[in-house]
Amino acid sequence: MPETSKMKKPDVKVVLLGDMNVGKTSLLHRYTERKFKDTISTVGGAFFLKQWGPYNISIWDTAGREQFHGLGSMYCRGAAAIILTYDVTNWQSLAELEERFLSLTDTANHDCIYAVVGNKADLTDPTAQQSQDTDGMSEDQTECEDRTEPEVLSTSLTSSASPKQVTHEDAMALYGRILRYKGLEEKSSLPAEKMCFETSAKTGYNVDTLFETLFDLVLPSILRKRNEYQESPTVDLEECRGGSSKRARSSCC
Ligand SMILES: Nc1nc2c(ncn2[C@@H]2O[C@H](COP(=O)(O)OP(=O)(O)OP(=O)(O)O)[C@@H](O)[C@H]2O)c(=O)[nH]1
Ligand SMILES: [Mg+2]
Repeated sequence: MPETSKMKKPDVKVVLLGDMNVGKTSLLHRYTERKFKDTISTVGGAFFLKQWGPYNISIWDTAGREQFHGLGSMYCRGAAAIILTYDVTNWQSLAELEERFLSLTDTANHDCIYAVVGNKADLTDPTAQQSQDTDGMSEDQTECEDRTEPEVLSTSLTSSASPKQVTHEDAMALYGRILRYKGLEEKSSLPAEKMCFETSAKTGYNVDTLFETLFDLVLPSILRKRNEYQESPTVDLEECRGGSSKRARSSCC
């Protein structure tokens, strides 16, 4: 598995969007630190840089609170992938994605990839209660492919269960509406089954799958950006200065 990078220039940008309290920061913590930690409501936004193969991917965590709404489209500018996050136990958090957050994605890349993610699945789904990570693992251990056996968290589903207010089908229907909003054809786009996830930042359920599926999908966008950069006209400073050896050579021949 690729290692977390030191600060380098990002090749591509992935953005977490969604209402306050849905678990955006917790998802990022779970993925980057293999932990479920206490969080405080995000102010503005922050990013984490992840090395994925030879590439650097910035993952932006944004604030869901209404007062920071104006910043959302700025964070989405040039994004290659956007994770539209809701809470499976809160219907309104799904509705907000369409009413409040979808328009913020207008500044993203024209070929931006969208994922619709229902977090807190541990509250509704026994499978998602299986711990996928062992909290407090060292950085080296987390990179190890040979993971420890999943353990069932001590809280039983019945004691912590909340009613599931958003089904996977509701999320897939929203994904279809996102494609229509973007003017994209369903048959030539990534399918809803692949782009709608249910996760738990608490147990780690599906969290690696979510991020790593997106990282693989944004690779073509990185390559295209690099090609465009290479093909763009460049100014040869030596030529501009005149009298350079290169210029002299070419005028001789
Ligand atoms: N049971 C459960 N609780 C979660 C999960 N993810 C987050 N939470 C809890 O939900 C609350 C909000 O989590 P945050 O990660 O701060 O939410 P956020 O979306 O970043 O919120 P803002 O920064 O305000 O936009 C915290 O109390 C978390 O502990 C999860 O997967 N399962
Ligand atoms: Mg947050």
